[in-house]
Amino acid sequence: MTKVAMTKEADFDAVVIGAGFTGLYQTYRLRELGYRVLGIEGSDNIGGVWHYNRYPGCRIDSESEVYGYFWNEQLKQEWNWTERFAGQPEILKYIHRAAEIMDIRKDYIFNSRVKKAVYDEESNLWTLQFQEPDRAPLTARFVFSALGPLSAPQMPKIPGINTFKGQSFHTAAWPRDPNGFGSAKLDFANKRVAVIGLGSTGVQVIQEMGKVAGQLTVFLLEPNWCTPLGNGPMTKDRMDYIKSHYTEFTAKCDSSIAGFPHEFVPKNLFDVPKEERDAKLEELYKGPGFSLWLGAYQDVLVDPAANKYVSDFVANKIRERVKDQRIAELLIPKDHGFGIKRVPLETKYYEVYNQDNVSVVDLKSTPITRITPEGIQTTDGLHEFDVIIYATGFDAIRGSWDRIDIRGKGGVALKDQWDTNGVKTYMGLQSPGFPNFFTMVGPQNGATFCNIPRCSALIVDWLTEMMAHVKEAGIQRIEADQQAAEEWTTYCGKLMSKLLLGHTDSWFTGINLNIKGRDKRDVLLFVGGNPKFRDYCNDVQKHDYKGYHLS
Ligand code: NA7
Repeated sequence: MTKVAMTKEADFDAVVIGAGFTGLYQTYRLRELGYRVLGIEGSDNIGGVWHYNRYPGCRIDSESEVYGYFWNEQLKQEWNWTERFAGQPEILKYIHRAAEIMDIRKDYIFNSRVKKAVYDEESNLWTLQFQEPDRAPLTARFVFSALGPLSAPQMPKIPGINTFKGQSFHTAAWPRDPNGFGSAKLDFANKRVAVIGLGSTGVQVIQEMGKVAGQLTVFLLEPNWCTPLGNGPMTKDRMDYIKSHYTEFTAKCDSSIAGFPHEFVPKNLFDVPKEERDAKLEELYKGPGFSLWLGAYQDVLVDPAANKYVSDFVANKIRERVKDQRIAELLIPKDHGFGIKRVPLETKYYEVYNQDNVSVVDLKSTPITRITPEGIQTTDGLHEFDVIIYATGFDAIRGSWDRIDIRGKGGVALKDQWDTNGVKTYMGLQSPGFPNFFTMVGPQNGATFCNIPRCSALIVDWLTEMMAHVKEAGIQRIEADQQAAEEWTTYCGKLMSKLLLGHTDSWFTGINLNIKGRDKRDVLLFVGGNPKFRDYCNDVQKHDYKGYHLS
């Protein structure tokens, strides 16, 4: 191990960018370790996605009790969830309480959006520049970027989008209640409201808008397979039970693929008699959360025939629930099988289409041509609206990093490197050529295709142990090895290709037709599961951080 000479003192030993679940915890752990750490947040407050996504109906698809900071005993014992699947205001409130317990706000600067991060080889320091002209650049030895894989909102590419005279919102930039945790008070009664986008956000917003909008028009492009959420009030008995069984919940999440309390049935679908398998699918469909997606037979996301069987099962549920069979057929996905894209969870979503105040526009037969001052023009004519809601998702997984000009060794831009050679990382934590710059819950990381607060805590804990070693050994530079990154990326690609989702266009595979150049698939996910990623992390640590050059 050769030591890097320190030629210049840094303003901070470490900076953490982002004040979501991951960033707050990482800042806390580094501070507790004795690092001079600064947290940096672009917004005026903490919470990350839960601070921004305040649209009506926003809630988690994870059971409340498995979504949060498992590491904090005080929080686990004092916090009482009110719903089995908590709504956005309650989760944000939880994060605020966690921040209070960690006393973490004092370590953060707010309203400070990093626009550029430049590495200087000679001093081995990163310089961060900000969008705000009055915020002076600062230097740090280590950068922990906890930017969020679903934090770069993406508007659709439609001409005339800025000409609309009514109100329009992207769901991830929803107006806030200035004095509370939820949305601003907006009145949709007697309003003609349009929703574009049918991912998990679109589904949540549609089922709420159906209740309050004067008229709701859903613009249907490719639908997704949705299953019931199974929400309900959290009773005191249930909460008491949870509090006394957190050890078991933790163990269950830690042993499951995606960090949720669901595990695949260790049998192939067609090995089970038809009656038994149909009964199982019924049970899972009625089960909570991701029961059917992550708790069905082990080959459903792998074998096309097993997948088709489950797809047909869910298609029939849609046909049963939607009265107008023309609309039901429009709501049955034709471009992918069940679970191959992110499965939205719903509460009476399909029944919304039975309401008199709800109509649909089929974008496959009548595409949008432009947005006009009055509304949405399709090939079939103009649809006039007072409100347009864009539930069109994110520049997913890598977008938050692409939106910062990150320059590593030799002035190379991370975005250019990823655009030219495809995304390459080691463990999803670093790209070679970008020493001391950690990407957390980004491309190819074990926490990204996972219950994020649960799985990112593992990353934070692991990196913190690495930083303890760094401190003790006087290490100044950590850099991912090129070969190790090539191998990790190949490994991620192989795991992806085993699953049907690796062979389908979606944000899982890096496709976003609203973004130039994002029409080719890339390896953005580690789908090997939480236990495998944890084992890999432990092994790397045991072998002196193999794959990283420490100096
Ligand atoms: P998603 O899952 O990316 O969904 C976005 C939706 O918007 C999806 O249905 C898209 O259709 C649709 N879309 C995007 N562009 C257009 C245009 N131009 N015209 C019509 N429809 C369009 O984002 P979400 O916010 O729902 O969910 C993302 C994650 O955030 C979610 O998994 C949660 O964990 C939180 P497409 O599929 O491209 O055909």
